[in-house]
Amino acid sequence: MQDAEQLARFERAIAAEEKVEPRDWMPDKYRANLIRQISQHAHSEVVGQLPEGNWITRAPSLRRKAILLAKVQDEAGHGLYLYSATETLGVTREELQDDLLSGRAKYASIFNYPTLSWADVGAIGWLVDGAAIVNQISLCRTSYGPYARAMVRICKEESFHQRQGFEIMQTLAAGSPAQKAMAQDALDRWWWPTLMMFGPHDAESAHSQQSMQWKIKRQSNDELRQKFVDQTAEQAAHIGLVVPDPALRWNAARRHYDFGAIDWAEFQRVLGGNGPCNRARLAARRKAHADGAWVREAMLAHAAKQAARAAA
Ligand code: BYC
Repeated sequence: MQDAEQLARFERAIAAEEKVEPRDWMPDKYRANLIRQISQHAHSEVVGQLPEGNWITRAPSLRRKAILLAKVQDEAGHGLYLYSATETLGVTREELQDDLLSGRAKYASIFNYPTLSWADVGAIGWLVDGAAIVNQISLCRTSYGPYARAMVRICKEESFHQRQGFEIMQTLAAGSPAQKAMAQDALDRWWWPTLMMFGPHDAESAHSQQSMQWKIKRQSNDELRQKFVDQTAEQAAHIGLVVPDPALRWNAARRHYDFGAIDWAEFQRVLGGNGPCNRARLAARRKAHADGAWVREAMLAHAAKQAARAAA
């Protein structure tokens, strides 16, 4: 009975666009769904440092290296805000780390693809961060307060990331024939995996209906994917690159771009752990965690000493 009243109050608050805060009553399923989505998002930010981090030592100029370093550090920061937001829901950082390192947790499929050339750093900023912004602008209005607030700051930083990637692509596309070919090759390889970032079609999306009802998600996977295609198709044309999709064309009746079919078998393969870099990504995270053990031990020892001193 009390639960029914609490649920009714919760649903009224959601309908009134009030934010849910950590100490508020919430349905168990709301809490579990948020822990799932926010922790996957946090893991994505952390694993997402790896493909670009691969190019820090080989950035073509000091300016490009400084920008890339700052960007990769931003991704680490996003991971930290998002782990903190997840912890407000009653899980510990250790549990979350464990889920990632054991391979139980998902993270964005896109980060299981390799970065083969410098243009891939441009393509990630332009396409992957571009897709992330489209999704995350919408999440700034998510119903859970700590997640919504983290998104506001993250979106500001993602906007800088998207612009730096676009500027790299624009420069390469206007460069020598070899540079333009490198930019086109990067677009060819990153385009379709980027479209998969938005998740399965709405009809196949397991969590969408409940997440939309509780305003965890504000726009559907397909709506956001369409928005991304509409803006990016025009950007590609502007810098003289060709989107690798013969079906891409403006549909005046729909006032949107039509685009071709996504290879969902490839998406499932990558989610199942068999993408080009899944094993390397997890191995890198496990090594980083093991290499950092002494830092965690030193911090715990320091905290224990301080607590003992304060108690004395
Ligand atoms: N990759 O019911 P659905 C970044 C899973 S990082 C892997 O539609 P939902 C950046 C999904 O989790 C940006 N898995 O799920 C960092 C679910 O599996 P489970 C990352 C995916 O949650 C560094 C199942 O498929 N952004 O920007 O309603 C450098 C069914 O899907 C994917 C976020 O995480 C995928 N692409 O909708 C540069 C945004 N898609 O849990 C850039 C926050 C789906 O049932 N997340 N799955 O085992 C979201 O907005 C939503 O979780 C999604 C999926 C739209 C991704």
